[in-house]
Amino acid sequence: MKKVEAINFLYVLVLSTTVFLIFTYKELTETKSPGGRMRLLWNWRSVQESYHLAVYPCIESFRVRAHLPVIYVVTPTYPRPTQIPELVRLAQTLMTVPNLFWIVAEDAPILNPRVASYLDGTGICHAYLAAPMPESYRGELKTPRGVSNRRAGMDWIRKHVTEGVMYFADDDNTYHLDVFEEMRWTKKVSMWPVGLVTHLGVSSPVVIDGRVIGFYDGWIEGRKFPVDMAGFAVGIPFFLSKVDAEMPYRAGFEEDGFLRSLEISVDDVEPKADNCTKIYVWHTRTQKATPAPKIATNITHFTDSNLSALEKELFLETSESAFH
Ligand SMILES: *[C@@H]1O[C@H](CO)[C@@H](O)[C@H](O)[C@H]1NC(C)=O
Ligand SMILES: *[C@@H]1O[C@H](CO)[C@@H](O)[C@H](O)[C@H]1NC(C)=O
Ligand SMILES: CC(=O)N[C@H]1CO[C@H](CO)[C@@H](O)[C@@H]1O
Repeated sequence: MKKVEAINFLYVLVLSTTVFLIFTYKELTETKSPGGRMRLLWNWRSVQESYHLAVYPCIESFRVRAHLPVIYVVTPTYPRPTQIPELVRLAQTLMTVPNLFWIVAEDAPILNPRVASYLDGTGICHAYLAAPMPESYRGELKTPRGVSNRRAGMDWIRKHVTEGVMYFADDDNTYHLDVFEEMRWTKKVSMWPVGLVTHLGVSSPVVIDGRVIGFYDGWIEGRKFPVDMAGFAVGIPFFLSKVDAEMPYRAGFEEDGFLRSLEISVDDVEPKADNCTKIYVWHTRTQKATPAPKIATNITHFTDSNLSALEKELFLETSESAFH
């Protein structure tokens, strides 16, 4: 090829790549739905795969213990350096809980193949969904994080499930195994204390003679149900009967708005954890970590070393974080 031809060819290549990128980016941003559904071009295959791969053997295993209601754990997550470690920690708790289905919903326009492959490797029955927050909420002072994810999880449950219990489990909390057995038999809405919430160190229903009469929480703010996301579970048949139940995009009022939309009264709440005398879940937080720079491979003894393979394990300043 002559030099001029080569340059022309390069121009065409660069131009078509740019056009392709612009179009796919448009696709990606325009297919975001407020409810956060599995509608994106690129994730379709992975969603289907991670869903089918995991669900088939799982449904069989649920039948073995058919007397135990299945717990559907909805976990909102988002791309960040601590994402995989948090999911590892939570997964290794969930692995030991029988009859559990894990719905992991990612606040990103596309699914992360590393997360997908990690989830497949856990052997936990799961669905992995892309559920980006609508762009209009991103600029807000207090963004309603995790809402599009939980909504996507609820949509999935409405489509695929008729029995069992639903629980919202953030990936950074600490869960005692007993919390799952406490919630398993929830009829409408069950509640229990959550440790490390606000300056009071705990958020809990107030229980007298086995009945919930109010709430102890460091941030009441006019909420009818001042509780933490990790402090309640909902019976799925009951949830399905409330066709309009939804979580609002309102930072700080997600729990209250959702519980109100279930049209329950404080009297309906089933206190668990020995009448709310035990703490089985804590609102722990992981310190923020910064994305890693690329590994400098121009240093002689780095070349052909393990480092290039190791880099694939890192959450880099470039690639993944570009979506956030
Ligand atoms: C909760 O309190 C009620 C009323 O005091 C009592 O009957 C019930 O056994 C208690 N439940 C548990 C699990 O401790
Ligand atoms: C390696 O590359 C980086 C940036 O690309 C540069 O700053 C650094 O000086 C280089 N190191 C060596 C040993 O060449
Ligand atoms: C000692 C060792 O594990 N070396 C490996 C480091 O990673 C490179 C690149 O992936 C491999 O080729 C080496 O075998």
